[in-house]
Amino acid sequence: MDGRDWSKFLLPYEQAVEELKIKFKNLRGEMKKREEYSPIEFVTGRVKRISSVLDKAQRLSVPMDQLENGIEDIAGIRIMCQFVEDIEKIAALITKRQDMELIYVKDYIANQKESGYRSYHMIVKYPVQTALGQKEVLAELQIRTLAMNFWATIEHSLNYKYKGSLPDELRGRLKKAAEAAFQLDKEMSSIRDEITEAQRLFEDKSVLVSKV
Ligand code: 0O2
Repeated sequence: MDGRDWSKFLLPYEQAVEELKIKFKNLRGEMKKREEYSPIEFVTGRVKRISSVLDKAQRLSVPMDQLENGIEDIAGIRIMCQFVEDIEKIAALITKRQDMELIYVKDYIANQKESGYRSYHMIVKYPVQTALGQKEVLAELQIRTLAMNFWATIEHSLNYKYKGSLPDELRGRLKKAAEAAFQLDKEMSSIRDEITEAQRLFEDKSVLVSKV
């Protein structure tokens, strides 16, 4: 494939990411209005760069004509939430949706990665309507708490800096930080009711002020 074909290859993934971002942001807004609390704090998304797709294909020995099925995270969505309990609520909502089909789950919360990484991944099949007709693409939905996201973002940039070979000392400190993030999630869960009540009061007050 030449350069032009690569950008065409990514088109349905770009469309999927744009659509899924809007859908999950809308879900957040709707739940805030209906229930005064949304398990979704914020949503981001990205399409994997072609160079990363090719690197991953090489690492996993995926043949070039099998990229669409073999690389499951070309389209990636991240859903951040405040509490660990929110993750299962979001997962249940996703499982019930009619506009995407759950293929499988990678639960790195129950099974933390060796690095210390925690997150709940759902691989879904999502149909996009293109100029050439419907095309189903795979997308990876990563659902994580703010603490998990903080840790993963920092570890990801350090890994990038050290090209995947972190010095042992740093690796150890990251593991300790992962444990601290885990404890933070636990602590926040234990005072969850207090926090959500405070946020509700705070938001009600902001609405009153903005109406004056
Ligand atoms: P980017 O920049 O986020 O796109 P593998 O890639 O071999 O670890 P697998 O089975 O291919 O695992 O996919 P998996 O486990 O679903 O992981 C894919 C994505 O999860 C990664 O994408 C990261 O976003 C995230 N992830 C997985 N493990 C770690 C980790 O140890 N640390 C951090 N920070 N993130 C992780 P990419 O392709 O790495 O990069």
